Parts: sequence; C-alpha cells; structure tokens
Amino acid sequence: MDAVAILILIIALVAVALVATVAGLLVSRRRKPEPLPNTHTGVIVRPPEEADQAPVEVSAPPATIEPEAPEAPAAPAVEKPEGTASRLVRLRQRLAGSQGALGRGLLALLSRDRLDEDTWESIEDTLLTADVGVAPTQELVEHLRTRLRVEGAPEDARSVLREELLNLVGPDLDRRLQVSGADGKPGVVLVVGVNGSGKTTTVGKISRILVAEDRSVVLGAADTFRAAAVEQLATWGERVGVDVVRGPEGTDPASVAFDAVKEGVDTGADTVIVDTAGRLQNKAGLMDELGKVKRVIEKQAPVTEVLLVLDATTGQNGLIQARVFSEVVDVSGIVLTKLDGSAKGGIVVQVQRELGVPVKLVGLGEGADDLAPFDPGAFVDALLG
Ligand SMILES: Nc1nc2c(ncn2[C@@H]2O[C@H](COP(=O)(O)OP(=O)(O)OP(=O)(O)O)[C@@H](O)[C@H]2O)c(=O)[nH]1
Ligand SMILES: [Mg+2]
Repeated sequence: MDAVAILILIIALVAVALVATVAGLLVSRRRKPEPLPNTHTGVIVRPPEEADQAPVEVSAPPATIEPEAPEAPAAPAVEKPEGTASRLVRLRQRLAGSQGALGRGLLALLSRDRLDEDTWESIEDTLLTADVGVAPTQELVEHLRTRLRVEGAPEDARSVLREELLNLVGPDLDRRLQVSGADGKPGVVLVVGVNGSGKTTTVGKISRILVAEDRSVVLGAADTFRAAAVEQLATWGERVGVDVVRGPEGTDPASVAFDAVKEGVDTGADTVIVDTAGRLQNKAGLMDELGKVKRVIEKQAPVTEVLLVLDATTGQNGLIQARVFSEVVDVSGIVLTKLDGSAKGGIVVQVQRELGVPVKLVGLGEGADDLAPFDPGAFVDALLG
C-alpha cells in the first residue's frame, strides 16, 4: 500500500513539474517583444540597434530604437504607401528624365578624340550651368584631367566620371533621419524653409512613411499665418491617419509647436513633426521667431532633426537661404524638393559643401509617395543617364 502511495505521489510531483515548465516557457515566449512588421519603405533609415560602425560626422545624437516594440495600433483606414522597390524604380526614372542632360553632355565632351583646352572649358561650363558651383567644378575638372591623362582610353571616361561625381556628392555622409528621441521622449523634427519650397507636402510624405513603419506620429501646425496652411496639414493628417495639433489662426507659432510636442510626450508618440510657415531668410523678425519656436519646443523635448526644405529649382538663391537658416536653427538635414522639374542636380553638391550638412531626402513630385532617400549612387547614375 505504502509503495503504491509513494508511486502515486512521485507521478503527481513529476506531472506538476512538467506543467510548470511548459507554462514557464509559454510565458517567457510571450514576454519577448514581437519583431516589427516588415513594412519598411526604405525612405527612413532605421536607427542602429547597437552603436555600430555608422559614421559620426553628423552632430545629431545617435538615436536608439526603443527595445519594446509598440503593439501595432488598430490600423486606421488610410491609404497604404507604395513599397520600396517600385518607389525607387519609379523615382530613379523620374530623376533620370530631368537630370540626364548633364551626364550626357559631359560624356559627349569626354569621349572626344582629343581633350583640348576648349573641351575642358566646355566641360567646366556644363558643370557650372548645372549648379555644381565653382570650387567643386574646378576640383572635378582637375581630377578628371589627371585621371584621363593617365588612364587614357575614352571608353573609361564613363566610369572615371561616375567615380569622381560620386566623390563629389559624398557617398559616406550619414543621411539617416533622426526621428527617435531619448529618455522616453519623442523624436522631434522641425521643418523649415522659404515660402512654397514644399515644407507641408514633405511633412505629409514623411509622416506617411513613418506610419508605414509602425511609428506613432503627431503633427504640429505651427504655420499659423494662414488658415489654409493649417487645413493643408490637417488634410495630410487625415489622409495618413495621424493627429494634427493646431491653434486658432494667428496664434503664436511657438505655442502651437510647444503644444504639439507636449501631446507627443504625453501620448508617448514616437515622433512629432512640426511644420512652420514659409519665411524669407532676409526678414529678421521672422527668422527670430523661428529661433524661438525651436527654443520653446526644447522646453519639452530636444529637437532631433531640423530639416531645411529647399526648392532645387532656385539654384544659387537656395544656397543663400540655406546659410541663413542654418545660422538660426542649426539645420541637420536638407530636403531637396522639385528635383523632378527643371532642377539642376548640381545644387546637391554645393549646398552640402556650403553647410556641411547632407541632403537626406529628395522630392520628386507632388504625389504622396514622391519622396525618396537621397542615394548618391542612384543620383549619379541618374545624372549620367
Ligand atoms: N513637382 C514637385 N512639386 C512639389 C514637390 N514638393 C512640393 N511640391 C509642390 O509645391 C507646392 C508648394 O508646396 P507646399 O508643401 O505647400 O510648400 P510650403 O513650403 O509648405 O509652402 P508655404 O507653407 O506656403 O511656405 C505644392 O503645389 C506642392 O505640391 C516636389 O518634390 N516636386
Ligand atoms: Mg506650408
């Protein structure tokens, strides 16, 4: 009898231990964060999970991805953004359409049997006409002269030109958008630029990408001069499915920006994007106001990215704007819009040189998905046609 009782007791204990082990496994598996769904559009480069070999020239603090992946929110009924592959193919085609002339012109000149002084002068003119700028043009021509004298054959011209153009554009700059904050605060992106450069459209396009990457976004309508400006952003908000913080027309833009970031902090949003009114760089009062917007935001959370939106078709004038804006708000990235039009791509080189700040995104049309990461290789290939 005793032996049977002991046997039953042992069997019971083993069964309990087994049940406990299986339950423990299930619980610990459930606790592991789920991987983010693979909805990457390729436009926002995700911050590194660990400090990796990322270049550190850009002064923006390295953002860290939050370890606990947020539960996917109930999907709002919004349009689905275009995926990476087709977006990039389409954008490259569009870029090639508008930029090809520069590359074709240069290649035709470099393929001549004799590269005499007249030809080199024409090459310089072609580069200057494309807004490459005086210093970079001279540098490029110098390199081409040396290399083509040594490496000779005209059939090499294309690959030599490609390499040299790529060096000029800066293949190693850190072009990632800093959309993540630290210490549980949201990343804050401040979007600035002159009138009509494409700020509001860019805010809409970026938030669409962030939402597609499962990030929660709040928009701040700090362009309080015109009711229409607020409406334009509100329309983007509805379209993308994100909250837009707005104030009555004429409110102090800094207070709307403050409220937007506060909402981002309070709701635990990943990123707050603040749209600002277009302002001319030579209007001191308006530029001061922009400085104030940034300072007031930073009472809530640090601004992680200041994007200067430049219309690529404005050429040299864009450079002057870039300089002044940079003095006031410490620009950390450039969005070059309207590169699909008659823009001259050389401005990319000049503006980066001038500010020491990389072009991070390019706008290639008015559509919601017409925004791409600036990819130096693809850009140079598009230039070469
Ligand atoms: N072709 C083309 N048009 C663009 C691009 N980005 C913006 N636009 C157009 O440029 C116009 C101005 O864009 P907005 O986004 O309103 O410009 P903004 O800088 O917010 O203007 P303000 O708020 O008035 O200073 C709109 O018609 C946009 O559709 C682009 O990359 N390519
Ligand atoms: Mg606007």
